[in-house]
Amino acid sequence: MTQIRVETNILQANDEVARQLKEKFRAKSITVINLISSPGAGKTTLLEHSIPRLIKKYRVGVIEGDVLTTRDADRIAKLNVPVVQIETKGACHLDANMVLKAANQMDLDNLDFIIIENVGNLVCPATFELAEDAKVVVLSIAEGSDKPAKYPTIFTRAKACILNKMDLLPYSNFSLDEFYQDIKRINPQMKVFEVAALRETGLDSWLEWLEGMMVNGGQKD
Ligand SMILES: Nc1nc2c(ncn2[C@@H]2O[C@H](COP(=O)(O)OP(=O)(O)OP(=O)(O)O)[C@@H](O)[C@H]2O)c(=O)[nH]1
Ligand SMILES: [Mg+2]
Repeated sequence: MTQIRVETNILQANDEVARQLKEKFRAKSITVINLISSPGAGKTTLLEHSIPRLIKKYRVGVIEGDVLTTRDADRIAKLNVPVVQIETKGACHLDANMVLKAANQMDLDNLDFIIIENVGNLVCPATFELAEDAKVVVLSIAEGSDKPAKYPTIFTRAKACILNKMDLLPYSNFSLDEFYQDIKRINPQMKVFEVAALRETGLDSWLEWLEGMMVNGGQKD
């Protein structure tokens, strides 16, 4: 009982920081995306192949969450976009305070998008608001088509799902039928983009959707 109350208080405190941070992002007309997946589904690879296209039109910054190492931030820095690394030192998700600290290190007057790569985990990040405009869940073919049914919270809360590593479909027993039936039941409004990030297939529709998500139609005040 006590444990449940503590958890609720933590989430409420987090939501309040997230609410204030969202006001700050809104005032700067910055669209914020929270990218969530289990380890290795392809979040960083998706960013490596999406950002070079996105920065032809927009200014993009990245916040990289990892338990340890700056490896993902190093990969993103090669794209010549501003990137701030958060090492959670063991925590299995980012929280709004961590994002606030990271945002304070960024030039918010010169950004249209902030994309947050959350810590690789399909459970904990789902319940922590990070002042994002959309959670995007990445599921890879190798993980299996039963994941939306087994981990429904993130699939309920996400506005879009990247179904990644579509190139592996012929070599797996992933059932697109099962996947789409479960999504229809769990979150029929969620957009699904079938992608192979490494081969850059399926990226156009995903990037169009991202543009459509822009706050203030992408116009800076
Ligand atoms: N076959 C195939 N492999 C991919 C694809 N996208 C990513 N990978 C590979 O999947 C592995 C993990 O990719 P990452 O982008 O590092 O995954 P991640 O979700 O960022 O991982 P964490 O940050 O550790 O949670 C790498 O070896 C990628 O090359 C894809 O579309 N097809
Ligand atoms: Mg990564």
